[in-house]
Amino acid sequence: MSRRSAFIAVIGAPNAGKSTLVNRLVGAKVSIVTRKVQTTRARIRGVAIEGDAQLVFIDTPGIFAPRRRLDRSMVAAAWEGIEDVDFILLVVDAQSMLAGPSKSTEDTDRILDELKRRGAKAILVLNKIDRLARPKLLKLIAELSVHDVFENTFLVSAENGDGVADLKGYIVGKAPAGEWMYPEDQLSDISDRLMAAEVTREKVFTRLHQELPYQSTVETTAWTRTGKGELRIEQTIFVSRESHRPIVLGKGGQTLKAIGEASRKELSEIFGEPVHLFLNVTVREGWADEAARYREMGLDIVD
Ligand SMILES: Nc1nc2c(ncn2[C@@H]2O[C@H](COP(=O)(O)OP(=O)(O)OP(=O)(O)O)[C@@H](O)[C@H]2O)c(=O)[nH]1
Ligand SMILES: [Mg+2]
Repeated sequence: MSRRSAFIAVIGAPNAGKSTLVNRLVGAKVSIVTRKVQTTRARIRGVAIEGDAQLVFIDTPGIFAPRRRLDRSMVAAAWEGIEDVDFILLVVDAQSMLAGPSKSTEDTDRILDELKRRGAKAILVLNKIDRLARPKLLKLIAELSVHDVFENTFLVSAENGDGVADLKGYIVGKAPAGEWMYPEDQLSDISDRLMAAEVTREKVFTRLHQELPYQSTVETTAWTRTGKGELRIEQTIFVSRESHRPIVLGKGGQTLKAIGEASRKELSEIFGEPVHLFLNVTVREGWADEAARYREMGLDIVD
């Protein structure tokens, strides 16, 4: 039987809904999602099979004007994500594009400029259409189609799934002949240890605010099975300042407890067995300059 396979990079400004879309296309949670920008830090592959075609979606960090080393490494990882792919999906938050000039519109403009500079073609994915009326969307499509970058446009809601089947069908129809890259039952390329760290980081992003999510990272430090066959997972939350530790802990340890409980619950579901989760908070001023921290995240460190 002849098979087909395609690599599809999913890029866009922070918070456009890239990870939500990849999860929707794969039909499982492979990448964490939060309301905050810069949630995804490294490339994550999610795999879907449709008939004879295997589609490998590459979720990427949002592209923005980076300041810190971590930001620069994330943005570099996103651009590397479009190398050697068959398709590029540029995900745009339609609602924020129509709300007038913002960081998000600036980032999207910058991405369009870079795609043009590279002579790359992309599929425009206008996301979050559940929040907008159609006439407004048509105006936005007209505005964006002046850029000679898009080979096609799809209107979707990654959140409720509207339009996603059409987008997937289009990619399946155009997927080139090729061997499958992953076993049929594999949904993503990230290890269980990294996935577990990501799930906890999602809870950190959800429960902590201002600069704290951006000044922290989570690593899985131990992974063992208890005598009863339950998973015992130990993780460290690195923060960069002593003053952050009490915030992560919360009054009487309540915040850390809530983070741990939410993560433990989800990890038990993901791994299909009871999980005991132990979280430890470590102050490490320079973690964002340590190669080992980037390695754990699956990110190449840049200067
Ligand atoms: N209403 C609505 N919200 C959406 C939709 N897609 C994503 N969101 C929300 O938008 C926010 C950001 O979603 P993510 O999938 O994390 O966005 P991202 O582009 O991966 O963000 P970064 O990883 O930070 O670059 C979350 O609160 C999502 O629930 C959509 O179709 N409709
Ligand atoms: Mg993301």
